[in-house]
Amino acid sequence: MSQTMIKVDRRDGKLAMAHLYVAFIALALGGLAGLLQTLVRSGRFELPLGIDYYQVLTTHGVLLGLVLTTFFIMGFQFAAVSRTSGTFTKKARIAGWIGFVVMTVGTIMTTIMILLNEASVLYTFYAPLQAHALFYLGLTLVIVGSWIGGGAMIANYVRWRKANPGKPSPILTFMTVINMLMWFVATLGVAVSVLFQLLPWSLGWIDTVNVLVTRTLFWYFGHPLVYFWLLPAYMAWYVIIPKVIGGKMFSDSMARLSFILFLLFSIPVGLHHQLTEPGIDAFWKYIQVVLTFLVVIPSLMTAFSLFANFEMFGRSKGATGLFGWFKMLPWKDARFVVPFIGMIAFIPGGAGGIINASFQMNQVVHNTIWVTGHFHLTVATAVILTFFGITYWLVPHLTGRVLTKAMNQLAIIQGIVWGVGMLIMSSAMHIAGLLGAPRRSSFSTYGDAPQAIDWIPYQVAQAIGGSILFLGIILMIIIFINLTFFAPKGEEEFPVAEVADKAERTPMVFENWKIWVTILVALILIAYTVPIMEMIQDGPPGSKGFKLW
Ligand code: HAS
Repeated sequence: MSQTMIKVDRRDGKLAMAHLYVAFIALALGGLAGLLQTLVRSGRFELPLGIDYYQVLTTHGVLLGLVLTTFFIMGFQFAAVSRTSGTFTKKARIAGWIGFVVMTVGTIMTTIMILLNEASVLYTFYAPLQAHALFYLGLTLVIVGSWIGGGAMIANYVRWRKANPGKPSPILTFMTVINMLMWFVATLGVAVSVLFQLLPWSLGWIDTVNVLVTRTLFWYFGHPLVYFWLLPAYMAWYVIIPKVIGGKMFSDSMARLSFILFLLFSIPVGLHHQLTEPGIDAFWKYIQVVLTFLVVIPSLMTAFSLFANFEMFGRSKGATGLFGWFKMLPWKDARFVVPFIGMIAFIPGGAGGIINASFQMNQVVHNTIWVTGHFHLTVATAVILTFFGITYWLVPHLTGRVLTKAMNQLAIIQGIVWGVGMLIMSSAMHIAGLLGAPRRSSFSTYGDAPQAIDWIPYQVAQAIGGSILFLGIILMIIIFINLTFFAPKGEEEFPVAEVADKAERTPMVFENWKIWVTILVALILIAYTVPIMEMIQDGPPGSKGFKLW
């Protein structure tokens, strides 16, 4: 390992690791709930001890979709900011720890309420399903904690900018800032819904809520939420993978531009989750469908950039022909192979997203298990395998250990097991969805439907895929424990690629936040003002207006 290897400060490393511990505990528990769910849906298994299907589904969605992702992302970003723009100040690090504690307390509260069957409202917690007030309070704490942690990251960025006037900030820090800005703006929606509607309603302070407004505020948050998951994976794809394969970044400017586009277009698109919902004028749905197609562009740019990276690297090694570069990629390195499986999955995952977003076509797939298939390819494969790929070097880097040959081998097996399990489970979900199999339903509610005969074999296939995936989770936990506590001591690199020599200079306009935040606010106001006003004005009696009490 090179003498000049830049290490994450040990104290910042501890903060990052604390987040990863919670993330991997959530993976183990949430994964178990996922296994139970696929078994129940197959109709071949009944939950013991009076456990309810929706309780298990909520555990799965909240622990994996909200807890694992948020904790992993915060931990990774703390490490990335510390690595690229310098150690956190004492104050910022303390803020980071406060944020962590607040998030963890919130997570414990939420999880207990779900396990007590007091909050079987799924991860979307749609009204009129109602949860115990502590569930909503717990989720609020998770969000507030992430704001505090995000504030610490932004403070480090501001400090770097002051010390380096006129220079573009380190790209991983820049990307973190974009992800956190998007998160701040997005979480405002869910915070308003929880604090002014769901929580007072659950406490009995108000009798009714405006269901449509709460759902709309959820999706105002819910779509950027999926990009909050995706962008850290893109950080790895743009900046880390090129270094892992031994190459350089194709273009720094293009990576930054794609992140700016995500910031602008991730939020004003939430209505594409509500295309079949009455009470929202088709015109506004159409506007948001158009904006959704704009948010596809930065992903297409990312695909282009990845191919360019791979090809540039392959040709530098003497590859010829259209696909000669493919053979040159490091197929024995888990840090590359595992995220690469994620990239492959993102091609059908993204295509499925485009189908979902295609307005009328959405009617075919909405509320079927097709949608579950879509997000298992995107978040549960593309994103999560990239997070696993990051874990394979980040954890040893932070714990002062190394990824041994044996663990590297096991990690590749883990990635393949995941890929195979997901291929089976998600293909079955897509097909069953097209045959009409509902989403969010247990066998006992759909098993007697005459059409069920068509899709039940696919539900069984899902259980097979789900069981293979659970094996993948066990392997991942073994590797995590090894890298944290048992791997031999040593130094593992935190890979950050340099930019290719021929790339254009990065323009400073990318860091002119006044421009981007103004456009962002304008787009949100255009996309949401009228529909929300209409929902409030035309709200059903009893929930008229967004009144408090
Ligand atoms: Fe989605 C529903 C539309 C992306 C997650 N989505 C969901 C839900 C989740 C989710 C969790 O319009 C369910 C929510 C719920 O509980 O109800 N989604 C899209 C669109 C995109 C998209 C247009 N989704 C994601 C990502 C997610 C995610 C990313 C998580 C991380 N989604 C929808 C819609 C719904 C929806 C509707 C509502 C459905 C309904 O009716 O309820 C786009 O962002 C996708 C763009 C992606 C691409 C792919 C680019 C490919 C790349 C890889 C290149 C590979 C290489 C390697 C280079 C265009 C970058 C290859 C090498 C070789 C050698 C081949």
